[in-house]
Amino acid sequence: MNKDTAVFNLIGKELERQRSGIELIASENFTSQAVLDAMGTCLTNKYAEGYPRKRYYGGCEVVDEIEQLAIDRLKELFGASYANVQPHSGAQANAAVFLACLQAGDKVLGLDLSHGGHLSHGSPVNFSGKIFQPAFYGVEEETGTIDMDKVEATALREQPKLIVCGASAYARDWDYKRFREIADKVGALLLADIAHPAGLIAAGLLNDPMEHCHIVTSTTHKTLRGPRGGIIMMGKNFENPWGRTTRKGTVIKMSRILNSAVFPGMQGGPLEHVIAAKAVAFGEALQPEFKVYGQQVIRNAQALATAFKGKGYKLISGGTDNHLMLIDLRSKGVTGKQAEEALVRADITVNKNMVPFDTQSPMVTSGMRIGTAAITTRGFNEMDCIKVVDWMDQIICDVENEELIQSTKQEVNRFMEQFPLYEGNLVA
Ligand code: DSN
Repeated sequence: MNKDTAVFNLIGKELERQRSGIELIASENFTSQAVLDAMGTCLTNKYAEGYPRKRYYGGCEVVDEIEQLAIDRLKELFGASYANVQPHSGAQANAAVFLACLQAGDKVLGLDLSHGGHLSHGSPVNFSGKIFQPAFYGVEEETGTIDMDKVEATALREQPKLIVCGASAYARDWDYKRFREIADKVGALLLADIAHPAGLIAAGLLNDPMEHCHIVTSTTHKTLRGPRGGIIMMGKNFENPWGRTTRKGTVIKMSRILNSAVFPGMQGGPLEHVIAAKAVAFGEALQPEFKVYGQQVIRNAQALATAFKGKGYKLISGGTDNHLMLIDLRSKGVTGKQAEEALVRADITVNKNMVPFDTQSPMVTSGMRIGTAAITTRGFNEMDCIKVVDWMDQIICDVENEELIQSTKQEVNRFMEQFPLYEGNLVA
C-alpha cells in the first residue's frame, strides 16, 4: 500500500478526470495498460549513458536488449534505416537534429508557429530561433493551406540550411516530395517532424516522409499511442546527405552525427523505462489492429468536421485529412479561451489555439484545436462524434450558461461510463 497519500490521491483524481471526460486535445492519447506497466518498472533505476553495447556504465546487458528491441521495432514500423529512441521529447529530438546538422546562426525555414507550426521549428522564444536564424512559410489566408510555390519562393529567397515540414495544428497532409525538390534546389537538408500524424503514417494512411526527407523526428505519445517521448529516424540512402568525407576518405555518417547529438550532445542518461514502453507501443503499432484504429481516427475526424461545418463553424482549410482540425470561432462570437474554459467545465477537454492571421493573443486566441486520437482509443465511432458536436455547440453558443454546462457535464460523465479506461485504480 502506498503511503504517500498526497501524491497517490492526486494520481487517482487524474485517473478519474481522464475516465469521465471527453478528451479532444489533438496531441493526447491513452496508452495501453502494457505501455503503462513498462514505464512503472525497475528500469527507471538504471543508468545507461551511451548506446546498446557501447555504454559508460556496467550492468547494461538487459537494457541493451530492450533499447535494441525498441530500435528494431521502430525501424520496421516506418521502414527506417536508422532510429534513435532516446530523445526525451519531440522538442529534444528536434534540438538534437539542429545540433547535428547546423552551426549557430545558420538559417532554418519552418512553418510559422501562428499558422500551425511548432515552437522548436524556429520560434524566437525557443532555442531554435535564438541560436539559429529563423525564416518562415505560412498558410494562405483564403484557403488555410500551404502554397508550395510560395514555399519554394521563400526558400529561394532565404537560402536556408535546413527546411522543416510538419506542424502542431495543420489538418492537411504534406507534400514531402515537393518539399524535397525545394530543399535540393537550395542545397538544404529536409527534416519532417511527424509528431502529430506519426501513427497514421505508420498505419500507411497518410503520405510517407521516409523516402523523401533526410531526417524524420516524432513524438511517441500522440497518434502513435506510446509513452511521452521522442524519436529520430532516417530513411534509406541518407547516410551522407552532404557527400562529405574525412581527410582520410571515410564517409561522414549522419547516423553517427545524430547519435552523438542526442548523447552526449543534448542529453545524459536515457530513460530506459520509457524506452521499454516505446518498444511496447511500437510492437502494438505493428499489429494489424493499429491500422484499423488509424482508419477510425480519420473517420471520426471527418465526422466531427462535417458536423461542425453543418452547424456553421469555419474550419481552417475547410476540413481535415488527418486526426485534427482547427476551428475559427470568430463567427460564433467567442474566443478560444472562453470556449476552452466553458467546455472544460463540462468535462470536454480541448485547447484554445491561434488561427492563421489571428487578431487575438496566444493566451486568448480566436480558435480551438481538436483531435480524435484519444476518443478513438476510448472506442468512439462517428455517431458518438456527432453527439459530441451537439454538446460542444450548445456550450460554445452559450458559454456563460452554468446550468447548461453542469447538466452537460453530467450527461458527458454518464456517457463515458460505456467507454472504460484501464482496470482498477492503477496504483497499489
Ligand atoms: N504539445 C504539442 C501539441 O500539443 O501539439 C506541441 O508541443
